[in-house]
Amino acid sequence: KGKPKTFKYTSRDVILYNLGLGATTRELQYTYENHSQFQVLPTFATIPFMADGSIDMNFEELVNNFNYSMLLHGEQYFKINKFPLPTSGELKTKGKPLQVLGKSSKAAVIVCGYESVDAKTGEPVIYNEGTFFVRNAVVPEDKVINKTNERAPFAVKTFATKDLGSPDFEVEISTFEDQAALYRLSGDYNPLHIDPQLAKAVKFPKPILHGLCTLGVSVKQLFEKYGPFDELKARFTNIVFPGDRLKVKAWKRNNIVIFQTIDLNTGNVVLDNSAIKLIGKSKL
Ligand code: HDC
Repeated sequence: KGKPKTFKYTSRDVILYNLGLGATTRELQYTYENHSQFQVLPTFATIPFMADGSIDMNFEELVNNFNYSMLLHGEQYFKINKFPLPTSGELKTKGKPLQVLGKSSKAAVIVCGYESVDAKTGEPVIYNEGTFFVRNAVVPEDKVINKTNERAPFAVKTFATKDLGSPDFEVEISTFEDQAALYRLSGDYNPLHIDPQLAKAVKFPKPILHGLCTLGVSVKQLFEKYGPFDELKARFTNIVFPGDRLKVKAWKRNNIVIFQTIDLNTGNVVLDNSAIKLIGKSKL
């Protein structure tokens, strides 16, 4: 605890991650290590901080009545310090709680910041902020943490879509039934995404897709449309089942692309209040 964790990755991890987001052999830049433009999709930035599914902070100590199975990913922010991310490397990550708040709806919200540095040079590579919504957890007054001033400004911005008019870009994509089974292998082994009994025990009809997988699948489309970006923020507003069809809607405003993802099987907005910040000359 508190000790930096090391995350070592190679082209194999990159290919596995890209496949987990639905990349195919029609996109050899994502699936073949000898391709001249072999690359990792930028949302790989969310992988090192989880380092083998272990959690850096003892969430049990941060809140009362913590149950890992009741945890849902609420929001995610990251910043990539130098684009693109290398296709292999070794990173060390240190995390700290930034907010631990009780919600009236009998839940706790935990926000942690994670700094990942190059294990050899110490150079900062990625910064993440993860927000976790823990149903049934309680935050007594002496455990409240609220370091709002330490949060990344882009992470706490609101990206509403209601006054933006029609989207500048829309695309539909299918997730696949075994997608969570494949995506798990990138490091988040949470049984909620594979174990039908556990899913039922926490009131879902069947296992749900990783929030970061829904995000990665959606943002792959935006990356291919608009080009490189260095900051991303998203809120997970509803669950997705592996196999569901998604629609991504995007509104470009200068170098910010605000987006939303809708699950076409349920009609629910599943990613909202979400945006990426483009870098350099954007494609459009
Ligand atoms: O929005 C609801 C929901 O179901 N969202 C989808 C969650 C989801 O599917 N996430 C992805 C899948 S889970 C996953 O991937 C787990 C992964 O394996 C975890 C890995 C962890 C690794 C650890 C690494 C270290 C829900 C349930 C989140 C909230 O819905 P409601 O209860 O209806 O909430 P509501 O009444 O609207 O609001 C109550 C207060 O909570 C705040 N809030 C709402 N949604 C939030 C959120 N905060 C953060 N994130 C969200 N998504 C509201 O603002 C409100 O706060 P306040 O009372 O202060 O206004």
